[in-house]
Amino acid sequence: MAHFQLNGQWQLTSPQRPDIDIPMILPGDNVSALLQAEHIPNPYFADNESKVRWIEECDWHIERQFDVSESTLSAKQVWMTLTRVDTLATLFINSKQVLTCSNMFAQQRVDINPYLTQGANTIRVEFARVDLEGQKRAKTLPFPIPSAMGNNQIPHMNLIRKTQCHSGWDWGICLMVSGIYDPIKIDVVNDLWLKDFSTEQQWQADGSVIVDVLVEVESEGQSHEIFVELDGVTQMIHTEGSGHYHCQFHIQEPQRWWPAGYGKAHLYLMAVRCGEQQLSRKIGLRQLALNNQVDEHGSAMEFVVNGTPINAKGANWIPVDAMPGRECDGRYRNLLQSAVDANMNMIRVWGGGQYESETFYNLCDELGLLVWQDMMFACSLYPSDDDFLKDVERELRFQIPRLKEHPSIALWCGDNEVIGAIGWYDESKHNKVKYTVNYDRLNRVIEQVIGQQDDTRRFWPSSPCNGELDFGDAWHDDSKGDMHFWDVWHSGKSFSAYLNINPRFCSEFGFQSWPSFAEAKQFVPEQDWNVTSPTFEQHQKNPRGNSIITEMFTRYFRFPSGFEQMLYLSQVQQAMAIKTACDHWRAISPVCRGMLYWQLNDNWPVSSWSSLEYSGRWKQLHYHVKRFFASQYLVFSEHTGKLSLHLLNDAKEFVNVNTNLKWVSWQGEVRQTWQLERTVANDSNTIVWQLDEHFDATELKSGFLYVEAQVGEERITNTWFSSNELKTLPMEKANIEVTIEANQITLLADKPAFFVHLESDTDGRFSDSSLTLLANQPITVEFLGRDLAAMEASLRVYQLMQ
Ligand code: BMA
Repeated sequence: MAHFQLNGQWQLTSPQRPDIDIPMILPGDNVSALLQAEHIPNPYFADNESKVRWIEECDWHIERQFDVSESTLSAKQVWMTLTRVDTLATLFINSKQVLTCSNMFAQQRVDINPYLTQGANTIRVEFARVDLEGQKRAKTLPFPIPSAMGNNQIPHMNLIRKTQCHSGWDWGICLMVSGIYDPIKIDVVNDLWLKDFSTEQQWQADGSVIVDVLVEVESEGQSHEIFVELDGVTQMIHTEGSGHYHCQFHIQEPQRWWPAGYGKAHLYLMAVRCGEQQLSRKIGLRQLALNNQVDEHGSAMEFVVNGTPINAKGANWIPVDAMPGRECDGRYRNLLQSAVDANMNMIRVWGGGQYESETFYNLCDELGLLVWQDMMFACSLYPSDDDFLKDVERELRFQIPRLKEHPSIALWCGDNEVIGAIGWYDESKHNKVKYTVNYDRLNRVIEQVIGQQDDTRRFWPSSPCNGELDFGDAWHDDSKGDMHFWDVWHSGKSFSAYLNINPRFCSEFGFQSWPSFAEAKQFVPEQDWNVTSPTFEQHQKNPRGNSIITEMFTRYFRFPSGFEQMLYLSQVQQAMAIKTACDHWRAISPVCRGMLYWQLNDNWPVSSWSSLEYSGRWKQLHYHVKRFFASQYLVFSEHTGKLSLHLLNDAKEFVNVNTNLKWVSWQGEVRQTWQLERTVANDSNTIVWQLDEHFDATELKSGFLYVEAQVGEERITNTWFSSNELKTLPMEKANIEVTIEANQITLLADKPAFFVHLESDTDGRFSDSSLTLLANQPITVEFLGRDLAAMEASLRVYQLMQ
């Protein structure tokens, strides 16, 4: 049995563009190839997006040669496996049609032996125009199925099983890429083919676990011996022909897999061997449940892992890059490492993107990031005719078995915002019953197909959703289910609106910022360094986005003086918005058991809700996230009616926290200090301090509160202002002395300084930033990057007061 792959260099041509005949690397996409060959300008730079839109109006063909040996040709079968073929593709070998693909999320497997000849062979894939196919399908629909035209720049993409944000989103460039984004695998089968294996866990009352293994083989009758290995124990299976073979391991004292912050994400290596064939995978042993019990607030939305309720903290994930050829292990690792470094334990794979690559889920397993997995439907309505349902079923019969092996996957969710979308479009708004039934037909098939393949995880119909068969307003009902709370951004309410809701689980809420100056310099030519320049506006996809950012400035801040200051302040503002929400929702813990803000990453350089820029650079928000998502956290809250300091401990263990709380004047004088020492229980929320009755509220305004504590290696800090209208507070501009020694940067201010932020033009973040400096109290932060000289040469230190 031999394997090979058909990756590497192919040749890209287009019937509409005879001048193009260029190399294209697979896995990869056509736009990356055109850029590489200098046929197009960089679509991410300036306003070049509009200059590359002709690409979507062409068909694209790719071709390469490969050699076939005599032994391959004489093999019984030569299986070709294709995944992530984007999208309307017809594949030929030696000019004979082998297969057609029309669903980017499904798998294709075909025996190509009949098409091969000894020696040189030609493989060719023809990608057809997706926009035309969308129009064609729309005409054959029994009734109109509206698509998300506020986001998409091309209609009817909801009728095609392709990453929905390829045609643009309210943070996304419209690049109608095509290509193949996974390796093309060839298995030459003679005797036995080890196809796949799956596992199931049966937990016993004594805490031990039985791991059931099912191995799938294809072979012609002869008997074979297969060896399955787990945790130093090997089992042997005898096979007689094709089928599924079973064996079992009993692990007496399993080392459990835990989400980050709750324990180690322990993984066991499992290997299945037969002759020289081997399949292996890391598995995690854990129990997981979703608790939706009715309680005094409504009903819970609480993930329970290994019997421990989890405070889910994280963000929403979109595809790494609008040019999928640029996805690589290093970028996945960098983004997901940044998520755990900011104390996240859950990521939501959002339904407008893609079922992610194995690299993504392997990293989530390794890093202890739970995954809320949407199915790939978002913001549009979708058909429910037989052909569409069959296509979706095919995709799920590939995706669910693949994904269910990952301990990180916590939940199967039917879609993103499709229940809500019934109320957005004219056709459906006025015919709700019909479109709700249409919705439910698809949603029911999704639920059934998932249930047949994995009964160990819960199916959640949609995000947001109030619960099964509940088509209520999950944008505003905070008593049950998961919530998308957009009143602050999309409806223009003030940040204090976050304080008026007590969600059980908020799976989306967000506030935009502009990119940092360092990031902007990468894609904005200097003459366009202005927030209303054509470049800047091209890189803002939410029509009211720049107005919302600017208008919000006027509510909270003194107006910034120039481009650079505007960019900086937009990131302060974003951090303040999301911190307001998360601080409140942590202070009401355990009522709220989850907060996933919109959104973690960007797929091109753009103004957006992300906390990580396209380059991976941390925005100010991400530094705040690290603080407000920490397992132990001190938060000021007035929800009990009295200004209180809450000590949160999400960990499984008791902790002892020694806290120093100060009331400090704007000039830096410490007016009062409280020393608070407490030991608090696991999973607890304890009020450790309350403001004295006799404290004069106006007097309090002559300064701010600052709290700090050390828990093990981690320093917890928080700053409280008497008003979030920071423009009204008599802050003063501080002189900040900056000393750099190797990678250590020491900041020393003569007065309190707020949102003190370090930025450099080079790669690498800082150990802390966007922080409060007290007067004459130096803080040393570390530069976590490689190029010290470049950092030093470009380091800028911002503070709120200009
Ligand atoms: C949410 C998401 C996305 C969108 C974001 C910002 O509803 O599901 O569709 O990008 O809002 O508008």
